[in-house]
Amino acid sequence: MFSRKNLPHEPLPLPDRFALSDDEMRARVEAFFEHMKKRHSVRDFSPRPVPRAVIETAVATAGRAPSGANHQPWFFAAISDPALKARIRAEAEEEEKRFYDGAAGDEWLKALEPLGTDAAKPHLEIAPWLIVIFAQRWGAFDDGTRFKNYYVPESVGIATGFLIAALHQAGLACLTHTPNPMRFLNGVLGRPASEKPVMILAVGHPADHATVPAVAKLKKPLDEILAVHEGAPARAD
Ligand code: IYR
Repeated sequence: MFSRKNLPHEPLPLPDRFALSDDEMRARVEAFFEHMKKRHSVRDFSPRPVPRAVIETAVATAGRAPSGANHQPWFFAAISDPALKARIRAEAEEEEKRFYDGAAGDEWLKALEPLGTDAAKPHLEIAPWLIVIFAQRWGAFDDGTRFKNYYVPESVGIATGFLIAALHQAGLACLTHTPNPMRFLNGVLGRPASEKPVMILAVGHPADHATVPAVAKLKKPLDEILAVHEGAPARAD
């Protein structure tokens, strides 16, 4: 998509502008907060299929995230093929066994105890979709030469947030999964070595028997995550 020829800076009038009254702003941000409060990471999925178009639009939403120099240093592999999901589960469980058998270290394993996670990852096969998120350290011009990407972890993190919010908007649940190391995903999915697998998102409808760990309901109150340094409001005129 990118070509080596210089792109001049060309300011366009802001498209898609919409201005809300203060009351409308408050109502909409509160409604969005109420909606996002209903998002929970889920470990038990229903095998109910999810249409490919839903996944495609959610990934297109992720692709609208801001990124360093607008290089969009991400790639998503969406997998519903049962054979591929089984391979990913088998390889991920191998890594997880090492992790839970001690590679993680005592402190990390203690921190995970309240979540009730272990090395068994059946959801990697049961969830109808896995989305593997890759971070691209370099991009390529259309002539094949490489360019450096900037703020890659930040950009990919923001895009992943958009993706999770879009899936939640569609009524779907997901679980972030990060087997360590994850290099096997490049081989399984045929991605180049310049791409670093960042996480696997298992996506689907929650199973009827799905639970969340009680500790996941503990969210820091606003006064622990926000400091406001308020000044006199600027005059509009
Ligand atoms: N990757 C492991 C361990 C794990 C790590 C963290 I940090 C979590 O919040 C949850 C799990 C796993 O997926 O089980």
